[in-house]
Amino acid sequence: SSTTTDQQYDILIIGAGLSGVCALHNLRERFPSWRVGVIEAADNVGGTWYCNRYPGARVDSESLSYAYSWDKEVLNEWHWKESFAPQSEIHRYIEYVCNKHTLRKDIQFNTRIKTAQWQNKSNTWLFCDEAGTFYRTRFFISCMGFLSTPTLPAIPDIKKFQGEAFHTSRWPQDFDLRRDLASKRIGVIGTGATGIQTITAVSKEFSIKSLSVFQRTANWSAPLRNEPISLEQMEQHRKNYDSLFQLCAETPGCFMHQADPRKSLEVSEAERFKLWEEIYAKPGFAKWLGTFSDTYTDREANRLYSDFMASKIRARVHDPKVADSLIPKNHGFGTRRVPLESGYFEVYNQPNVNLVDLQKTPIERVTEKGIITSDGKHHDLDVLIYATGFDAITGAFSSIDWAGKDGRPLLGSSDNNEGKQAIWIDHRPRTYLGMTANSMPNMFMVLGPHQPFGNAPRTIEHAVGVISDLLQYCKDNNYSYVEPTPEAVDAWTEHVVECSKGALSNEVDSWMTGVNKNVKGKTVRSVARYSGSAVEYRRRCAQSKAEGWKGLSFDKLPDTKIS
Ligand code: NA7
Repeated sequence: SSTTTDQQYDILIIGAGLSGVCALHNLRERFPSWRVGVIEAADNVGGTWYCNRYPGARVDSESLSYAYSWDKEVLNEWHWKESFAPQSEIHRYIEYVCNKHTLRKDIQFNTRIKTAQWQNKSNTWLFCDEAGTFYRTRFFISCMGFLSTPTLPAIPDIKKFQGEAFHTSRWPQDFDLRRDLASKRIGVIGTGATGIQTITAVSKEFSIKSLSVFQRTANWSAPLRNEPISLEQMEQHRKNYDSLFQLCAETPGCFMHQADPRKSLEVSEAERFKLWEEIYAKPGFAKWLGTFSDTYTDREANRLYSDFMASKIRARVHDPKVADSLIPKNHGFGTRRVPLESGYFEVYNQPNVNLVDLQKTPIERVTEKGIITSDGKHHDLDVLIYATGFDAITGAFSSIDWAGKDGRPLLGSSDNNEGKQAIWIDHRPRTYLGMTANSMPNMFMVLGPHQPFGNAPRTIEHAVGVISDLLQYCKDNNYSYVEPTPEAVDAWTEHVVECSKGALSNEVDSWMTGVNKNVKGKTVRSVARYSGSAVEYRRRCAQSKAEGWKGLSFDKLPDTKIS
């Protein structure tokens, strides 16, 4: 139970990454008489862009599009130095915004929430952190991130390793890359977006002795084409921010790239190659999102484009056997999130780099001094880097013990919890508009399940705007209780599933389809994100609002005024 010393809030935000910072700024401005606060587990702002300090960490969306559009002053002052900013630059940007608006004073750092209980009588949430401090709030907003809970590989004996070992998103603070990687034998497990950036940077920027890459699934990847941005160029770019954000608002994933409306087989082979070569030469996600419109729904179209991409890999890797290992066999180009690279494939031409194809020789176990693969080979290592990804989307929720309405847990299987059925059974989220869930009154999610992820700041700003409007509605009507109706949750969840049909990405295991074999119970694919377009998503949110927040039910307490 709570004590009289509970910290009291009207709105409590959990997480101070791009989402939490955006939410704090918006809600503090809009509801000046409300107590708005943020709880953050780390010791600084930035979330993903603070935690992921591994070498080579960099954004794959254009830096110019990766900022808050509401902060005109900062847009005017900020100079993006590279077209695809490194982690340090994005983190500096977030700090700059926080300092400018004195946001830090409302953020409590080094605090990890462990439990959350819905309090029926008072229509409030009661949170408790690891240290036992309670926080009571009327509304709360999850800004916990969808790729914030790292997972280590489920391989035997990983604790035995005696050298330095860490996950890319838990890079040690005191690790000096030049000093601590010099002359070392490095191992990297994982070849997702993170692995590809880490591997490239480690092998090219530091004087390591050797690098062994442990690849379970080959990943498609294509050139990022990062460029410096000069002062003069930045001045030009500043004049175009409005049209740039407008362009992002019109594309399915809020990126700056739009598919070619033609179908792959509608055009001649020569025309096909012409477009493919053009987009391959362009920066950013152009080669993922700017291709023919049927590439990710039509098997043959996808095969042709994948063949084109495979030829690019072959041309860059000297050893044909290594090239073959690097070309994905079981999923087509773009059916997983495409990592962008800066010289990744050439890494394997270096004499000190060794690709260990785990399809041929799986890892048997970790030893004190390295890794043994099934062919009996011992790979000697001094440093072992886990680029093994995250318990995505639901992971941040799993690390809190929830008691929603009637004490129902948020996550779990259907048959435990003292007869109380979990709200999201078997890691399968059920939401309304990806922002609310039934039996979780007064909870709102930014970048939650069933939202279109895409270009994060763009999606975040929209979600925060919707939640802010909804809170305004509660305030204006003195509602202290809001929950989606079961019908609305059913219909939305069904719509999300419906939208995903026909997408080839749905037939592939990835964090986007809710699969992570390192997490118990995450072995079956689910639809965890909204794959209808962001445009359609925004339309549906606006429609709910226009119809008096259709899909949500509201209530008030007899004696409480919430404004
Ligand atoms: P990802 O994309 O989930 O990649 C994780 C990688 O780690 C992937 O190559 C996995 O292989 C590999 N992995 C995971 N577990 C193991 C084990 N047990 N053995 C060997 N290899 C393993 O995570 P990232 O951090 O790279 O990127 C996440 C997102 O962050 C990215 O999409 C961007 O949006 C930013 P698998 O493919 O599962 O066989």
